Amino acid sequence: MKTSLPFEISGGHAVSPPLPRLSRSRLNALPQDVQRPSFDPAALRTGIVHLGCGSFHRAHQAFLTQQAIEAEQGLSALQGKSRPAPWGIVGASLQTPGTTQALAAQDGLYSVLERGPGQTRVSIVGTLCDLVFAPARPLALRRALADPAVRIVTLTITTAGYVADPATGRLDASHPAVLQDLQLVHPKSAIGVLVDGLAQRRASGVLPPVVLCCDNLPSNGRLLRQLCIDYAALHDDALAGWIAGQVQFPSTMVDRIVPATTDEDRAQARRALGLVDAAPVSAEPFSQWVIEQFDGDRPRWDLVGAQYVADVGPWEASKLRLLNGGHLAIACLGLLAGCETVADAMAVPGFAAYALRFMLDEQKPTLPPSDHDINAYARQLLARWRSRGIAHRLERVARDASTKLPTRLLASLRENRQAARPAPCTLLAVAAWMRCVAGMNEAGRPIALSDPLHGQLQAAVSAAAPGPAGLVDALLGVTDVFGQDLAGDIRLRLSLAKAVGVLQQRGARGAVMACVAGTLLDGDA
Ligand code: CS2
Repeated sequence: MKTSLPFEISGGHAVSPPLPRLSRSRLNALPQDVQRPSFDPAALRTGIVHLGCGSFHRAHQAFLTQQAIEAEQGLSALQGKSRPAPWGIVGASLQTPGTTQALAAQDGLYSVLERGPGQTRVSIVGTLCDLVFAPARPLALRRALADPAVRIVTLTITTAGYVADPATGRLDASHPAVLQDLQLVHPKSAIGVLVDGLAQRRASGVLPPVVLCCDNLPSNGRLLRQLCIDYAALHDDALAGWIAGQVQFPSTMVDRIVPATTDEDRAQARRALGLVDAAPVSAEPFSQWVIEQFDGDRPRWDLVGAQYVADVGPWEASKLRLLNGGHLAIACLGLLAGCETVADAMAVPGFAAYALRFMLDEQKPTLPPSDHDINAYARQLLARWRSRGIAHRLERVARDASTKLPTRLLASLRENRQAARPAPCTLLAVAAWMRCVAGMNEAGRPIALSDPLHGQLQAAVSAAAPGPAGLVDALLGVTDVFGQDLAGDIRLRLSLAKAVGVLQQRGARGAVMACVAGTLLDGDA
């Protein structure tokens, strides 16, 4: 029989035995500088269901919920009570099993690596009290949504998860995900799952949960409400009426830059914890959550920075148009220039000046009136984008770009065109997206962006006539992205063809410089 040695010798090197996995039983043995929940995660009762348990949720709502529970517990302790507030989260994934499986194998625990200038704060989050991969355990998710203890449902399902017609904001009833759901006992789409959960509440006479949309979409609560009503109306008008009358869908603005987890994140978590964490997340230190006022119980998010406001509109608009719009513009231009991350792109000469012009000259004039200091916000964004602490990959920002373009770039482009305000930076960003869809960066390396419209976009590119005008004609004709109005705008077509031409001749760096110098389109944009 082989005797096990503490270290095995392999190829002349000592190989450490595998480290144990992060788990509840090992929480107390973590190094002192690792923050851990001040409550016992095993004692947490469920109060929230989250749909879309990706890295953003884990670094934002789940983390803030932990801080809110701790803050509330601190207050309760002063009053002689000590049970943690009942805000454990059932985290559900609807499409891929990897994250929920990895988290389930470590009792739902994971680390958040907050990478500030020069130092990283490592915190273990313990608010995920159950993990469900919905296609494998549809009944577990149904039960959780039916549970009267669940008073809040949050969602981060990405823009592509909202099966909305971009022109109307109504449910796209011909969307394959909707058509498929209608054939199934247990719906698979997020809207289907949510409406099914609400139907159970109605049937059992239990108060519905408050539904908080946490995706980057304009009026996200109102949009989600409409989609749920439309979906319910496909088979049950009374349910649709009940949702309209009884369920609150506050809009929210969520903000924190959270890149996809990398091997380096896993290695850093391993070094910090002395344990294996297969599902850490890294994030910038900045975090913001603005929530429309609503009635009902919720964690004390207000004690840890969340703001409740009567109208999220101005917050949402500046975030979507400056941060997300700026991100998308930088991502498309940076990908063409061969950059990997947002910070890499921001280091290219001209890109920061371009981003500032894009935000202040072209996006700011389209924002609703508010007392927000947009100039300060734009400068703060430049600093956040420049941060080398996090590796925010451009490919990730430009993923699903066809679903992001309408709200982040085209809405303001329309408004600027109507107001006869030139928008060369926005035009250049759209042109850069077109060049990315054509599939090659300036060094001749492929750019492969995943996108729900991939097939349609590639068919358009293949059928395009040669040259910039051909590419523009082909892609502008994708009305799911551009609508009939922009698709038929001849002047826009000419300006975009010029911008694509400049990108081809001078590269993204040269085009950005020309844009900043005001010579990109010879003043006719
Ligand atoms: C980014 C966002 O990938 C993207 O589309 O623009 O994920 C962005 O990082 C977050 O909205 C920041 O809050």
